[in-house]
Amino acid sequence: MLPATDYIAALATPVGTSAIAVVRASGSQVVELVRTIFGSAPLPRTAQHADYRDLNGNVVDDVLFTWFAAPHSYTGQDTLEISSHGNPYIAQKILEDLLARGCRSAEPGEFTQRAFLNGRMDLSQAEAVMDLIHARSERALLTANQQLRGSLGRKMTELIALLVNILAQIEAYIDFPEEDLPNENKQALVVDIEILLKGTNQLMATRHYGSLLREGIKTVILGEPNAGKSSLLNRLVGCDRALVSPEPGTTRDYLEERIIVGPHALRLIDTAGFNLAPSPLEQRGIEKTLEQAVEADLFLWVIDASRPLVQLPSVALNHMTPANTIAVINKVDLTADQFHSQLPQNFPIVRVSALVGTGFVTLQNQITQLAENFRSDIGDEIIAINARHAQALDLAIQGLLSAKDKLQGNIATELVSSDLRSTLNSYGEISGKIDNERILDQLFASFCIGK
Ligand SMILES: Nc1nc2c(ncn2[C@@H]2O[C@H](COP(=O)(O)OP(=O)(O)OP(=O)(O)O)[C@@H](O)[C@H]2O)c(=O)[nH]1
Ligand SMILES: [Mg+2]
Repeated sequence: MLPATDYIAALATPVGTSAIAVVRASGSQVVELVRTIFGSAPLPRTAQHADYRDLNGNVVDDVLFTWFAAPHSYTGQDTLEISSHGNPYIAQKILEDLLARGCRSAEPGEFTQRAFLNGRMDLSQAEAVMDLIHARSERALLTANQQLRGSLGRKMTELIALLVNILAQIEAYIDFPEEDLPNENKQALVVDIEILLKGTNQLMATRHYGSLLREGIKTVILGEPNAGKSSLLNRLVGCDRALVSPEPGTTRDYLEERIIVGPHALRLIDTAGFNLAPSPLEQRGIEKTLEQAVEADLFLWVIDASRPLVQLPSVALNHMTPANTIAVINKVDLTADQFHSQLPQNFPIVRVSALVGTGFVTLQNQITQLAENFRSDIGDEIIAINARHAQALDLAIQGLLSAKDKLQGNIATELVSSDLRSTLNSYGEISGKIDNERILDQLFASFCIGK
């Protein structure tokens, strides 16, 4: 029997009928498992065709199997992958047999957890695996891929190296209490802390883009009743999703559809029009529109080219800027628009006909352009941090600001060092593998204190 806590097994592909299904097992001596099931073990990383026989000797399926020797596997342990025919019943039989042989059902994420614990990836890379699996657009995929290849980890390594250097200089003086840090050294340290603050704030600024990539860009279509908002949504979605009618006030409740525009995923929301004299039911619809508007990332303000421009309520307009709003002048098949010069701001303008379908390539390009500008660049790589990273970076910033204040206010060096150590801990949480004491020990080992 295998040691129960060590060997895990799970279906690696979704349950359902498919061409193949993959069952995976990981444990310290999977090669023994391979030998007992298949009689012999081929070279690692070599796929082999064989009959899978269960413990009773019955053939379950003919399969292709590969084993990966530690540490050159996803988990860092010996790992076995079995590809069977894609019948969920067969995959289940194989899994049950592995369990009967002493494997335990893997918990969600346990293969990746082992990869992290065995040093195959840092925590930000483990999170990138999830992002990669759930990516719904080209940009989300690209960013997850870069994070998996260590983009965020490398940025953190840079910040940590500088912070450790600062800490080393400060702590050298704690060991020699008779001397205080000379003023010019303090000033130099403040400059270094400011560099750290800048780098950390730059990372923080990618939070918004991160949530846009992970959740989709919340794009609210708004405007006066009958302007063609629902027709616009239908055109963008590519089917008759929303009711369209010549009657103003057709859309009462908002509705949401996911679409891909260029490399981005959008959550497109059609709303009730802003009727200046609404019925009680329309009024409730308008309130819902405003609720959506205050949370929007992007606005498509639909304007009827054949009618005088109607201004939007200030609650919505206050959130709209030329960087997040496109004025979509609709119904240009009826008339040339005469009213865009009365727009309250310098919004980019796109002329379309939702009825005929003209202008939509330009509209999609304009949406892509605004979405691209939501990105805050850090060097060549796209970094888009998640909520957990943001929380850690926020604490790191607080520590840095407090250390800077103390340095400038001539407060005891020990306290400055304590702030910076807590920043180091927060930085460490992002990759999840910083052993601060070890880093500091290493650094001090090479640091000439007596200087
Ligand atoms: N000629 C023309 N008519 C259009 C165009 N777009 C929409 N319409 C018509 O305008 C009317 C209103 O369209 P909807 O898409 O329902 O407008 P809406 O803004 O969603 O209206 P509410 O939900 O009532 O606020 C319908 O009769 C559409 O066929 C267009 O580009 N050209
Ligand atoms: Mg509508």
